[in-house]
Amino acid sequence: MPCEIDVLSLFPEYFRGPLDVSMLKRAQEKGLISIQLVDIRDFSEERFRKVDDRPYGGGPGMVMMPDPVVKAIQSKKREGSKTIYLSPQGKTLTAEKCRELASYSHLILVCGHYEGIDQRVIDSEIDEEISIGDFVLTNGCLASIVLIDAVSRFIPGVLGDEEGADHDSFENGLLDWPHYTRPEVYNGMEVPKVLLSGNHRLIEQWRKEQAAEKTKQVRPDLFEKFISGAKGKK
Ligand code: 4G4
Repeated sequence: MPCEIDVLSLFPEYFRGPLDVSMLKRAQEKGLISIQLVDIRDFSEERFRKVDDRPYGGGPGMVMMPDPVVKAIQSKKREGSKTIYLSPQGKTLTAEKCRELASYSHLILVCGHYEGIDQRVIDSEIDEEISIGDFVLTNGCLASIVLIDAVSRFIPGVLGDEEGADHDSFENGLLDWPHYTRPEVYNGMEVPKVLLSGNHRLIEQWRKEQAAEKTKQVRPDLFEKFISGAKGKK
């Protein structure tokens, strides 16, 4: 059940902050996930540990040379490893995919830098190319962090008993309902009365309505899917 994750990049230090606070820190301390950072540059056999070169065919920018990336991957790959390349060209990450990835015992995440890695690395070593959304980042490190965070929430024990990822938005096909805490009146704005009523059936009904309305407004695509009944019930 423990999930081992190797992250291959040119900036291992990029990850120190995000992975070493809060939930992910605790998950690692509890042995639920184990994250190793690998510096691709350590696998360069060029002068000055060079890892990039000019693109064949011309054009701007540099491309990551295949050899250091392949050697870095192969130094970690074993039976049952799943290799993932974070890239804008990948399939968009979903909660469903995160749940699937959480069931693997070993993930190898490859972070692209410059214009990305040589296509032959993708063709020969990568099982899946994944994008975290339709936008471009300066490198793949942040995308890896997003994936690790989102996948970790599906690993049993990472979240508290009450806040399991099963209750998340997207598991039921709708966005979340609004949340309120003390004080009852803040800068003149009141907490919706129903939440103070103590009537749990009414509260549940109100939350469902709010979730449906919010989804309809901001994510008509999700709402359409929800209504057509692929998923349901909350
Ligand atoms: C691969 C190819 C992922 C990786 C090119 C990575 C966005 C995502 C990169 C690049 C990324 C995403 C530098 C353009 C690194 N950007 N949407 N950048 N570029 O998941």
